[in-house]
Amino acid sequence: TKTIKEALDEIVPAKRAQLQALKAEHSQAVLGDVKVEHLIGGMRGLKSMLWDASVLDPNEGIRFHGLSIPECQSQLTAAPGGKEIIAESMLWLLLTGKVPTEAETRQLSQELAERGQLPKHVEKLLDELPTTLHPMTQLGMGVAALNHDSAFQAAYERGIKKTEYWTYALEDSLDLIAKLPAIAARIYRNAYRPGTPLADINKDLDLVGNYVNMLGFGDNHSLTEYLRLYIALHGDHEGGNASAHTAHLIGSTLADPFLAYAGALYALAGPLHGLANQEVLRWQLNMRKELGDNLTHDHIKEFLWKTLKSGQVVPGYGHGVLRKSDPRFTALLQFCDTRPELLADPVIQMVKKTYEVAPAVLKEHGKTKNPYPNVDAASGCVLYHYGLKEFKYYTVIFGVSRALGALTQIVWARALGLPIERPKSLSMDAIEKLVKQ
Ligand code: AMX
Repeated sequence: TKTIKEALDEIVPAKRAQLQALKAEHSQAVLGDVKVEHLIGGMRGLKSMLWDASVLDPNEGIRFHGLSIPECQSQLTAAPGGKEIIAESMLWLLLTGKVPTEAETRQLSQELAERGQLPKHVEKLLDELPTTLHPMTQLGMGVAALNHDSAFQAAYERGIKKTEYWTYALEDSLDLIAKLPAIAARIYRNAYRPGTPLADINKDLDLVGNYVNMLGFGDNHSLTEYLRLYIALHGDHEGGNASAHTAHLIGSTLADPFLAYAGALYALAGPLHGLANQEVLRWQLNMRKELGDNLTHDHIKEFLWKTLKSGQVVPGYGHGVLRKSDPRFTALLQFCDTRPELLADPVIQMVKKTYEVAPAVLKEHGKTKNPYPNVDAASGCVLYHYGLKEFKYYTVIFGVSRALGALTQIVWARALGLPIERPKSLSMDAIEKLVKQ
């Protein structure tokens, strides 16, 4: 069975050749116009990044190397005794563009488990942070501190050839993905279950299986399966989203993958991005507190209008690119639909009822370009059902996941020799001058 490194060794030359051909034959081809609205509108829709692992279609949602979510669900390996996609099979797909065999997936699981132990200095750092510090702040600090042992940084200092960068970026990326569960679980235990021992990494378990064990929920098979699906689905969402883009930008300076991903995590920590799942739950629980469990559609409508009229966004709805319901949201709801205990949960019922009402209200409100739910409209509420009730922690789980895609990009950006990112900015005076010409 091939290791992930051996699989990539075979693919890198072909991808390099593809890029060379693109450069040689089509460098001057036009992909679109740059308008003033792009400069002042957060570059929405501007085609300006190379990102191979996934592509987001506004109507259809995400595809990972061409595979839709249902296709991934039927083709990617599950854990022994499970049904849901595991992080390792998604990571293999993202990195190589190929669906791994079961043996390849298991081997990657083992490799990650072997790399999973934290260095003592990172454990000590995390243990000394105030437990009141936001879990995302802690996660970024733990990840940044791993760069103490960066293979990429050490190799760069030694002076390696540019063509070899990617192998060290891969080494660091696998280390980081492997160690994220231990960092994330340690943060959880320190803050919410102080004084209780953390489970050891089990070399026969997948990444998320180990993560759930360390969190202290290892006996909950249903939650483990949910988190496997959640973490696989949040792995990548093409390149322009704030966290992925941040990792790519920092990585383009040849800062090591640990630093690049630490930066990405702080982008993820914003309420318009990864923090939205925590916000959704807060919002849904407020709705429940105000209106009780026997909600009608009219009650929810009223609550939606109250939110909108107070100038707030409806969390979990809208998207920078998507223009239909997020297929990740649909996949999570389908997960609930097959489990009666989830369907009976009043908060999950509220999520489903809100979905029946919110798009029409948002359309009538008339501001958002996308009145449909994104993945965050459901994700945190399911965690709440399972007893993972500390919603400040939810974005950390997203952070464990997003590493799959962001680090895949860093490996490939180094393999393809992509340059430092440096878009051109313009002042308002300069724009005026240009448009008046
Ligand atoms: N509720 C109310 N108003 C909304 C809205 C929502 N859910 N979504 C967008 N709008 C408003 C915007 O605030 C903007 O108002 P403005 O003109 O006064 O500034 C207007 O509609 C146009 O925005 P847009 O072009 O449709 O969206 P965008 O690309 O600028 O922003 C997003 C996208 C996700 C930040 C936005 O839809 C939003 O704030 N949603 C709620 C937060 C959320 O769920 N975030 C999670 C996104 C997924 C993720 O990253 N995890």
